[in-house]
Amino acid sequence: MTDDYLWFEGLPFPVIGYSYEVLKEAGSQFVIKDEDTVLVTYPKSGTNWLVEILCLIHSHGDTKWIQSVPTWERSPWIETDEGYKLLNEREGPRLMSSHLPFHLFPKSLFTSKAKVIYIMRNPKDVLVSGYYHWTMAKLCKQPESLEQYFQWFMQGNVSYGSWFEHIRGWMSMRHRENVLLLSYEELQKDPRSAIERICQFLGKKLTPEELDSVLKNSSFQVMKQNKMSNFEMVPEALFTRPFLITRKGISGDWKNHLTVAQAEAFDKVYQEKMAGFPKGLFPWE
Ligand code: PPS
Repeated sequence: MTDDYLWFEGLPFPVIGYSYEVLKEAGSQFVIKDEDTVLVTYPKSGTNWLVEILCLIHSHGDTKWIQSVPTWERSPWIETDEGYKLLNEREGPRLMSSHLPFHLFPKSLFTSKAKVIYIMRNPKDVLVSGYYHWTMAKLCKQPESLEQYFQWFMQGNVSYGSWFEHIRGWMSMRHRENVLLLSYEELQKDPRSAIERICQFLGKKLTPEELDSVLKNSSFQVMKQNKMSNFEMVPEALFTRPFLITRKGISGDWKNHLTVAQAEAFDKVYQEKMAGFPKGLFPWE
């Protein structure tokens, strides 16, 4: 257990599983290849859900891969010590995840044709989901209450820094041909259409039966039972038990947690920090 962060370029990161050297090298030297698929998210936005969907699309709905290999090995995190090593050893088209903000991302991405999927989520739900996550995680500073975490989140004093900065940075990429912008909310509302959009973006053709299998096996209920995907296998040294990444899996849970005053304070900051984006871009507005 630790009561601190690893600081890199002024941003807080978990102390365990991360190092200054890898964060630095990943940004300046990691080579993203044209054939790679890169999944980018601010933490707690639906990363693991998307990994499950992408793996199932890749295997045409066959569940062998998702049932035999943990999520973090199927789609390693670029910026973690373990993920970075795995990716550097991997040949061929790779699937990889990252929570890195735009300005710390491997520079090679910006000249590559790799397919990038950015998934965003209502920041109030991200906050609540993050509160539960970082309360259980033994990787960095743990919040003592939701009130405390609320303050940290609004100031960007949480792992990977400010949600507002993260989304602002990555939104600048949204018009590129090789970038697909998705939201947790649209995946929830109409997962079949969202999966079809992903297939089209990746140039994958699935039969109706294969698509049904992707849909079924990436559902919250099925993922929650899959020990390769629900974080049941994460060592106890890293998370307080019982911990599952598949906590609640709904949109709007913030309404069960934030007070009216907190929601109003949130909206005020949101309006200041998110001014200038076109109407309709963010489904939670
Ligand atoms: S992490 O730790 O940053 O990688 O977490 P991340 O995977 O980005 O986000 C975790 C939240 O995603 C929810 N989740 C799902 N929702 C719906 N359907 C499926 N299949 C699914 N899988 C994961 C998960 O429950 C977390 O949200 P909360 O609100 O905490 O339940």
